[in-house]
Amino acid sequence: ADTDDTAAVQEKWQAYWDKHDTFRAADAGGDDDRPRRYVVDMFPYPSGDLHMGHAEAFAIGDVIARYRFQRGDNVLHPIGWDSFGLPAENAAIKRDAHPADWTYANIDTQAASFKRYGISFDWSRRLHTSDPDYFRWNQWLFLRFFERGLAYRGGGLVNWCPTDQTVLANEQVVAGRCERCGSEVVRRSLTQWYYRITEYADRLLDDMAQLEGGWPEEILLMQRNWIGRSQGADVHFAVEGREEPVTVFTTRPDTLYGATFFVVAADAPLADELCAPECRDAFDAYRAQVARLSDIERQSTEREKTGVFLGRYAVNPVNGERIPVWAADYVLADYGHGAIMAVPAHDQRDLDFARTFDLPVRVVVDTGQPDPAETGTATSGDGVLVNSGPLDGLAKAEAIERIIQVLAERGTGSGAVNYRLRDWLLSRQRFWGTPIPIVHCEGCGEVPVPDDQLPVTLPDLRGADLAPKGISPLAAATDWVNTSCPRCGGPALRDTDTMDTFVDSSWYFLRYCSPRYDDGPFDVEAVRRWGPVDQYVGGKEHATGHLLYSRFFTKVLYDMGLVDFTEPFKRLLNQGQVILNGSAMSKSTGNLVDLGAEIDDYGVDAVRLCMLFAGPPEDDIDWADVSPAASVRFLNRALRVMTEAGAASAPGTDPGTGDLELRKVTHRTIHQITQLLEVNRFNVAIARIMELVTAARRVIDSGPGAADPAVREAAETIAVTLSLFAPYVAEEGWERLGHAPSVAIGNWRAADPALLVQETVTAVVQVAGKVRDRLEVGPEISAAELERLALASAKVSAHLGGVPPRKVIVRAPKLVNIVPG
Ligand code: ANZ
Ligand code: ZN
Repeated sequence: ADTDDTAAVQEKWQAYWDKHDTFRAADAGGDDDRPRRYVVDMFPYPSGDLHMGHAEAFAIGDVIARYRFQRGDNVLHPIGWDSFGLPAENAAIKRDAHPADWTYANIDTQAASFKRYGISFDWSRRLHTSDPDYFRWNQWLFLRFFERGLAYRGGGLVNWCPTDQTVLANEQVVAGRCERCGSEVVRRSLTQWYYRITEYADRLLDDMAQLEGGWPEEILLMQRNWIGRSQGADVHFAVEGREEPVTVFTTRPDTLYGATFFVVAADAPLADELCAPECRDAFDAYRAQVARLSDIERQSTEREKTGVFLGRYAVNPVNGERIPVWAADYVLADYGHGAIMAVPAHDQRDLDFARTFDLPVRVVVDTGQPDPAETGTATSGDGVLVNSGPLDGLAKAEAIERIIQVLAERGTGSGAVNYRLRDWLLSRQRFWGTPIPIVHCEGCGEVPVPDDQLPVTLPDLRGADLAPKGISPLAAATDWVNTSCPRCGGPALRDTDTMDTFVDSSWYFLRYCSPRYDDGPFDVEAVRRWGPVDQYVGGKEHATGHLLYSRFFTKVLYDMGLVDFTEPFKRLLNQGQVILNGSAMSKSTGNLVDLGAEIDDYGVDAVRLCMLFAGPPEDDIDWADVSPAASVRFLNRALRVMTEAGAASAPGTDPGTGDLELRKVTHRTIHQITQLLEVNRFNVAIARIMELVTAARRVIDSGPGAADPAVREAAETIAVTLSLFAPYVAEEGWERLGHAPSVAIGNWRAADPALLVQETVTAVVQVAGKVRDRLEVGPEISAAELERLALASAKVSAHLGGVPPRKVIVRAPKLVNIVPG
């Protein structure tokens, strides 16, 4: 590759796009009736320069945006930085720098890299979530949530990262470990701020119907499981010696007659309360042992079940049977009611426990399976109720309905729904985030900071020790902490926690619509015009975090009347990862490709082309398997075709007299690429451009030569289609073709139907072995469609005599063999 030339071409067009604001969205309605398209890439963390993963994700988003620009749509394709948060803070501590200095320096580096990478951003809308004029609105939204009872401070067991010295939301704990640093997460009892996302659990589930088809099924399934809606019943068990009954949640109330013991989570206060004096020592020892275990260990099905008897009995509300109450760690304190009725015959965990402690097993649903007490395998399938009094003889579903009725009549239970989803823990004991706009006053309690005093900015703390200590570093800034109560004027303290950065990213796509607006988080009218996002692009690691939080925020904003849609992202594309030699890239193992170096060696266009040509955008790309050098050769071939066509003919040449075969290839290419782009098959689209380049080269090198008008038509089509994938070469080629820049906007062409050669195949239709008809069909026709066409043929029905055929054998696309009835 001629790298000097490549670099010069890049700089030339970068400067051109900058100077002309080529990709700026046109705002304000007026008489602009072009379709609006809103394309968003998940914004980056500024932790260093852009890497190969960014290069892929943003190349994908850019194809989608550039395609819409080419179609003449009014496109909004913004960029910003998710610039608060732990990665920046940890890196700053390690380098002894202030998070702000480090963060903004990285943002500048990344911005320069994005420009070099040629992404079609509207730079005028750039935002940084760590800017006070952004996070001010995090605070404003927090206060609106607070007023609606959707933000609250509450106590309870929380996830605590001992390394980062901060709490974590459930969504940030992956397989029992801190998502950021990998440390094993422990549980602590703390008072923290929460967003009440559980109140929206049903809507988060139900509204997924709007996303079917637009979002990957995998993500919808992950969210469904994360929300984890279970339908069942609450059953109240009296416990001897306790006034109030203890409620359990069960998905199988039909098995109530099979409950042979009762289990309370060992770490729940209830276990402590129920423990009889003679069991105290054993229980305390057990509880201490449980506290040392991680959640992963507790829930492992391999582990031998452990527990202690609490010396008490619960009473089964339907048959008055006394069953022993145990404490065990396989029951979780924060799911359901933290207590269960154990039905060992039909629940494997209960059966394992019963076999360890020699507790009775009673079958109450006859599934035809062998006795669980003997096999050690619980039976959970459908069957007929037995040993269950009035339920005997009923099927599972009927029994569930019947028993819920009985419980309700007696006031000992009711139908119930339970969710796995927990409220979103949003406070963090760290510095680099949005301060929580609450003041604590001894007299007035939690007092919101008035709107006109927002933003509550961060104290400078330059030179202060920001290392995590378990309480927020803000607590050390006494001048900042000590304030007066907005309500009574007395002395008060600021809340010293900051918000989870996932708050920032839950609504940034709305802020882009009016990024400098300062009468609210966004201009409602601007969001009405642009929203919701037509296409969102980003990684699937955000499935149950950011993508769920954003949906929650949107619904709350809808309820506040600030947006007129209930789902933020109509379509979602999850790009694959860029890996190397079969495994994830990693700095620590040296398995790494440096984006900047690749661009230096091969140029931006070749790197982008490799990203997009390697496979469908959802698949991983192994950088060891792609060839940027081959991309360079192809781009040079394409540029030569455009250069030679440009030298041989002028823009506006009528292609009508040109080489017919080449014209057909050109128009088929336009037609197919248009279809391929609608379904994000970028790799196949690139293959079609490559074929077009080869076809044009053939005509240049044979008789008609470069002056053939069909060559110009092909070369212009190459420039326009290539502009989505390799924007620099495309601009350069377009200019050499004699056109005024830029190629990027509104140059998409429609294929001429007359030139779309209808490729067809002749299908032979036989009735009783004799050919009765011939049908011209597309080569990709399905067997079902071909059968339908054959049976609809008048010539065929004439030989069937109104009797349905006995058999139809279809070999698509060529043969249908009908055996008459
Ligand atoms: C009796 C029973 C019989 C159950 C049976 C299952 C099968 P999902 O689907 O996940 O919601 N359970 C309830 N609370 C629990 C807790 N805090 N910790 C551990 N397990 C708990 O599961 C609901 C079932 O999980 C409930 O239904 C309960 O066991 C158990 F043949 O009740 B079942
Ligand atoms: Zn007060």
